[in-house]
Amino acid sequence: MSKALDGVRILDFTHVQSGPTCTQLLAWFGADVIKVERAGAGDITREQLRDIPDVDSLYFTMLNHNKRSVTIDTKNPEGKQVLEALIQKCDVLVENFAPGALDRMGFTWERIQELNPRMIVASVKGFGPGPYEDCKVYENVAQCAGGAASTTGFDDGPPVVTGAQIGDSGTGLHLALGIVTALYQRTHSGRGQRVLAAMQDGVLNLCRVKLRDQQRLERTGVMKEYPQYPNGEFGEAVPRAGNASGGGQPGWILKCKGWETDPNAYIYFITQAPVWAKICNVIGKEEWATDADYATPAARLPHLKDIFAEIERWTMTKTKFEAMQILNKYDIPCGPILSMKEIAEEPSLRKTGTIVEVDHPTRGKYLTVGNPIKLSDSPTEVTRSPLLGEHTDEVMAELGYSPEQVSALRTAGAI
Ligand code: CAO
Repeated sequence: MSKALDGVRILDFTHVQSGPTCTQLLAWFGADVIKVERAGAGDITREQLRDIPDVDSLYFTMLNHNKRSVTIDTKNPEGKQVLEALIQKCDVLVENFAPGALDRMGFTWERIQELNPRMIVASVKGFGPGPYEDCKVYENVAQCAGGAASTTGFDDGPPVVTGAQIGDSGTGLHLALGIVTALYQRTHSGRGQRVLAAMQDGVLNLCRVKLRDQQRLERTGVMKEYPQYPNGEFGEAVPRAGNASGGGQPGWILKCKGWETDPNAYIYFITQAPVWAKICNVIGKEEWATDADYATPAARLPHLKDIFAEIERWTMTKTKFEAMQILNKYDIPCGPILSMKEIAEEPSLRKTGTIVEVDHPTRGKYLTVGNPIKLSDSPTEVTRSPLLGEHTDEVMAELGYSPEQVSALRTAGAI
């Protein structure tokens, strides 16, 4: 079966996490992704957080599936010529270097356009234009500058970063959407364009509801679904909301049977309004279904802490999976707190290709997260990440270089 992005060639000049997640997605959708790395070193993640000596780390392998790897020293004049040939052959150049690095290499937007006016140049940067535009940025910096950290955690504690890599992988997703949109526009404009996804912007986009809450707070001085209500204080800025789900359907994380020894024996419980009567029945508080202090969502808001304490008395008598089973029978929205171990072992995720086992020539078998976006006409087959420079000869031949030229370039340190 053909793939959605068959025929699209990506010059993948990305490294670390944000850029590679973007190009990995494009590869999963069928694009030919040619990753350019420095000979001898490669993407720095190849050697970071290694669990097996001298073997590409899981950090690298899990972000670079389905790609080809070529080594080019793009600061060497002959290496530059090879990169130019690639720019002429590819549709999209994706990069996430520190600000200005591509220009310093000699590949300004103007130069790239001269070489290939149809080229789309897609970049991840930490910040968009403004006071921080020249800054280098990693995941947690973006989480802090994008509003996630100030709104995550508990009111009586410091700001907290989240395990979800919303700054890196989140921005990679944003960039991928920008790229396919630019490719679509090119079908009628005939021209390439620049695509920028700033990590601060990507995180803020994912924190949209918190900017909503900032404005609600400024207007009304209170947010009744937050745990600070009714007894705590609200300041000038959106506070950390603990595990509150916000919206019209308050939720919280509750202990389940075994919580004393299992750090993940918890369930997320949502007191969804349409099933309130069922919740009351399940936990044995039938009278709350008709009691004026509890019967409506608005009446419940000042009592949320007591309500969740009562529900927790019930969840603590069940394992998280038993509670799930019972609550789902009544359509009560809830979710078990799953550990990474439980997720890795979950058969249904293996079945859908969301968790995939991949074989690697030097590492052996390992697990990875497959493509979370499923296209019915463009199924994803996850193949292993390339070894450093594994495809240099192949790609050089496609660019028209003879084996003798390739070997001369290698001797000169250009590839
Ligand atoms: N041949 C020759 N030189 C190469 C090369 C190649 N194939 N590939 C990269 N280089 C050079 C670059 O040109 C750059 O050189 P100069 O500094 O002389 O211009 C140099 O390698 C280092 O690039 P860098 O500054 O991007 O790398 P860094 O490790 O110092 O910084 C990072 C890493 C991530 C902080 C920075 O790239 C960045 O801010 N990127 C944008 C934001 C981003 O994506 N962050 C997420 C990273 S994932 O957590």
